[in-house]
Amino acid sequence: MKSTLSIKDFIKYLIVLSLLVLNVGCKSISGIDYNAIKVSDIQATNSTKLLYHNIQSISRKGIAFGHQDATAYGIGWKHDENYEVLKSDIQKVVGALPVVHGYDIGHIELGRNHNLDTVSFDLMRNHIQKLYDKGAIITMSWHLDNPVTGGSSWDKTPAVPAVLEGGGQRDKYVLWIKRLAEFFNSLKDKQGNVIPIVFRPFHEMNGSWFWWGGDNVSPEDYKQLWKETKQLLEENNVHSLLYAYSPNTVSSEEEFEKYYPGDEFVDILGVDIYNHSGNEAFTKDVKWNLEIVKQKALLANKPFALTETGNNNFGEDPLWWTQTLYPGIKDSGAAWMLLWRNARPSHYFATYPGEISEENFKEFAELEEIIFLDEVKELTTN
Ligand code: BMA
Repeated sequence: MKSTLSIKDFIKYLIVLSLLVLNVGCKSISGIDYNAIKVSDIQATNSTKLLYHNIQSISRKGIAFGHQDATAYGIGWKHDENYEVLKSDIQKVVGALPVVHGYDIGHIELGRNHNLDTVSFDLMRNHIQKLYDKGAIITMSWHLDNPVTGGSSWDKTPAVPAVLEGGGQRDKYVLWIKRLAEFFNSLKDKQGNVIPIVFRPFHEMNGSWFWWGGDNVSPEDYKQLWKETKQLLEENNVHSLLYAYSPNTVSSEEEFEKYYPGDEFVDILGVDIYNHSGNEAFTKDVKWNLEIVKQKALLANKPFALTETGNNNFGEDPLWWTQTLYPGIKDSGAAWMLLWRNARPSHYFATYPGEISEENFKEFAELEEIIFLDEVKELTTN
């Protein structure tokens, strides 16, 4: 038996040694120093911190294109039981998938199999795994029911005090969060690690159309709801979330701040803007709302995004993408824009084959600044 090291063993030894040195320096093989990445959940997983890092990298290079329910359905089609193929209206038009995929988990709290828009949670889980593997960013909103009345998110009966600690519906809310947590923790990548998600709960709180917003809640109760929700999720072992705060179009910095729970409870800043008041006002709003968000994001060293948008005047304006949306987002520094869902011909927000702005969308997609999924792996750390 020889006692000296073979060349092969020596090389192995060198590799192990260099990996150890990298670890001692707290850096991963990819060179990321996870300890230096601070997110609002101090127990956040490394995948979550990597997502945060990648979002920041993307925002330095361009604006990622996002679409709600992109692979679940589109105009004239709905995903069936065969989960294997990823289709999307956007892919049909430009040949590439969006980078950011939005899903709504409304009704997960009720233990249902489908969300409020009939998307099955199994399909969601399956597609999220496939998309994440390709480098996609997953974001989730939550149109949860009114816990007091059992009505929808749009049931304005005040309900926030009832779910806060000590409130009459607290037990129900604790159960709802448990179900939400089970869903988040069931989203696993190929290696079995939990997939990180940008969670955007209680959005558009400055408007009065949801039970958690505007006239239906006090800013103090809203902030408390945010903090207690985050704490309950963490108590349920959810450490895969980046928390995104996104009011609807604001008319001042103060309005943006009004419900803000605090830098230590938020990771990503955002705003939702539609063209309800016409295209000219929209471009202006997008521009200066993103400027407001950017100033706050810069101070807090956080990324920001146009968390919801779309052309609300369905079927009008063939040049909407390059003439209305792009002048608003251009050079903004936003990490992404998320177009709302393509539900039906009278309720869609991105283009689709045969739609009036299809050709213009292709032009928009060609712009250097606009990023699709086939480009994202070059811009991020895997
Ligand atoms: C709204 C509309 C609704 C939908 C909800 C949640 O803005 O699109 O039809 O149920 O979002 O996705």
